[in-house]
Amino acid sequence: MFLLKTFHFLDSSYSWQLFFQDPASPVMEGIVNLHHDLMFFLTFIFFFVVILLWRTLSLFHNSVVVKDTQSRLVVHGAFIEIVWTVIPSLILVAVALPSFALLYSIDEIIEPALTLKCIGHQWYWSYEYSDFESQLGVLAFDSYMIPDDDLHFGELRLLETDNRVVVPVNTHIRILITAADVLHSWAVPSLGIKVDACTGRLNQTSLFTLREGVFYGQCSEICGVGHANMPIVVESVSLENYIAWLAQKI
Ligand SMILES: [Cu+2]
Repeated sequence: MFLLKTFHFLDSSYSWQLFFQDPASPVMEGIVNLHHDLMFFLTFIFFFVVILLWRTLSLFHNSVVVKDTQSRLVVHGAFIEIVWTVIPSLILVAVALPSFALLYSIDEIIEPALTLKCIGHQWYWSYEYSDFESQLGVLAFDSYMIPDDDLHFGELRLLETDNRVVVPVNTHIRILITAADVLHSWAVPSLGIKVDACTGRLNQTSLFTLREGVFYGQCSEICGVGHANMPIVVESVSLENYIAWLAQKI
């Protein structure tokens, strides 16, 4: 709890939250932007289909057809079929291009300055900073949820841990994720990360935090009775504070 007393904005969800948490990494910014782009198309398509459906039902209704001489004759139209095939294909391409660009940029690992290993256990996370070694071995620690009875004022129920993951801000970090027993998933919404932790397999992702802060996440792959009790807390701090934290840990 070394840095807990220093002031940070806490990035966690609030009650009944419907939309995204504030993004804190370029990946999450990309995800939010893509979502907004898709919503633009989605809104137009929704209203277009609803209006078309309403017109079809009203014009071709059983009681109308008898009187309606025009709609009764509409049984086939080559031109309209070409139109309703080509336009949706173009929309799909317009949606797929930015989506693929984002997907591949998420996979990109850009010269990481630091490697963080996250290991899922039933039911806690343990972390290894493989770049740093002390006489006791590699810098590693377990991160357990703080039970309700031990929470201090301002700490978030079911989200706070006894040992936070501390990372330097504006630094490319490689994250390796695995599990020791069953499937888990290391997920932090405001950082745009959700990676499965599988036994016998190392999954890799990258992290670059754009601002200092405390970012909360939870295990996102159902892993047993304690699944709700293994939160993730990532604290992004300035380089000086990060070095001070390291010096204290090693
Ligand atoms: Cu879980």
